[in-house]
Amino acid sequence: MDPIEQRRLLRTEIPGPRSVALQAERTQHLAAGLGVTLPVFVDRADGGVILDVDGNQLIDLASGIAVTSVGAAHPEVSRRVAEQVERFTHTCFLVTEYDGFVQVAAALNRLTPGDHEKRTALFTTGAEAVENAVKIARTYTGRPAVVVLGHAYHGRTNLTMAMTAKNVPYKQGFGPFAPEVYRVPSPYPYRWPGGAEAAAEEAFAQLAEIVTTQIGAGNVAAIVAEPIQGEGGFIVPPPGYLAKVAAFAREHGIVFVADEIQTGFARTGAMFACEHEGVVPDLVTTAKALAAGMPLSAVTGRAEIMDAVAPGGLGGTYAGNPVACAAALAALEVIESEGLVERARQIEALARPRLETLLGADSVVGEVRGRGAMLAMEFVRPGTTDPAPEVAKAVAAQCHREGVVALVCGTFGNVIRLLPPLVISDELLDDALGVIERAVKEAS
Ligand code: PLZ
Repeated sequence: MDPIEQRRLLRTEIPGPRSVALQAERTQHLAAGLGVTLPVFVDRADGGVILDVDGNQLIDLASGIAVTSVGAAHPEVSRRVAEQVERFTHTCFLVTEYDGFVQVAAALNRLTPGDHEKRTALFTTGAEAVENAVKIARTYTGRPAVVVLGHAYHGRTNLTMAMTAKNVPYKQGFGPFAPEVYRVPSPYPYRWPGGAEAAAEEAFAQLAEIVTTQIGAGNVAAIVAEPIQGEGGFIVPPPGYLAKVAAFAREHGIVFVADEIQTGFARTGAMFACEHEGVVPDLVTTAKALAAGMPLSAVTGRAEIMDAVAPGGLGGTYAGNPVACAAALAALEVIESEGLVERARQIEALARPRLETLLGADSVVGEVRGRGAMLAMEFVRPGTTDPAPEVAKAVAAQCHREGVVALVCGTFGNVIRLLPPLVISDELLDDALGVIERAVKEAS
């Protein structure tokens, strides 16, 4: 197949007539609970472009929510997936083994932070990885409680819903939730009552107090945190916070779990976001960009913790599917050989200054934040920090009409996030940023 030309091209309104027709069919057949950001049906996708069924070429600033970092059809990934599909699609690793699973585990043991002895278990979805990290931490410590942060997102299964902070749409009506999940404040610098400078220390003090006085440190199996909070609003913790939490966990025999499902694999300008602060978690959960779109997730961590669960305690029919493992081995090679960690930093260097020109005392842009190719703008009523979700919605809608796939996030729905494939060209990124700039000015 010819590569898709890497430029934005609008042939019809967005969504076009074919997408509209398919959308009508979708509405007839699909459960209403499945949402959609942009009701456009895709024909092909690669690099920084999504080609829709009406022939429009959209700029991808979503990467399928931080998944297709190497592009949605990287030739090396496609080749290795096709090769694996011809050999076999499935055996169930719990029944008979295959080497791809072992090689992915070895790669994760090598790439994740810290040079201690590690082990990995593969699963299928991000939520499943988080659930298994908790299972492992509970077995290792013999303790029940799990501590999570405000604004956290960890998934949609029963335990991970309990761990996720935001009610609508993730939790409303779905309870009762799993017990023994406790929430401490997120050190959200932009919104910290005592100011950004005080956030690390004060938020940590609150965590320590809640753990020691309300839960009892001896009852806590794990503290689970995203090193940059994703769905919650691309919240970068203030410097020092994660290190303090990791040290506190160590001191109290608590397993510190970094949920790197959204931040992992070069996205933030480091292989893992924990590296920006020199933090070495006990366990790391990964998924998304790991296998370039094939469903694969992992828990990687200290050998003594990972090995606490007896044989048979971990698994799943599809866990570490061989096709997904082949994709992961290719994607990890591409991330390293194409220098995508460095590329994420270049994307930040191109995009951040452009977004920052939109800041100002009477601007709707309250803050520009993030790291690498995980950047966001938080919208507020000018002159205040009151969330302005209607502005984020209007900016996203305008971007969509102009052929740029932009995503909204944040507890208050007032954040526009940029998650381009790391292989996006400078020209495409530049074009997309121009669209965003005009959309923000119009929405102001
Ligand atoms: N942990 C940090 O970002 C998934 C959710 C999309 P799954 N984020 C995208 C949606 O609305 O369902 C995510 C994450 C972090 C865990 C998960 C869960 O990963 O693969 O979606 O289960």
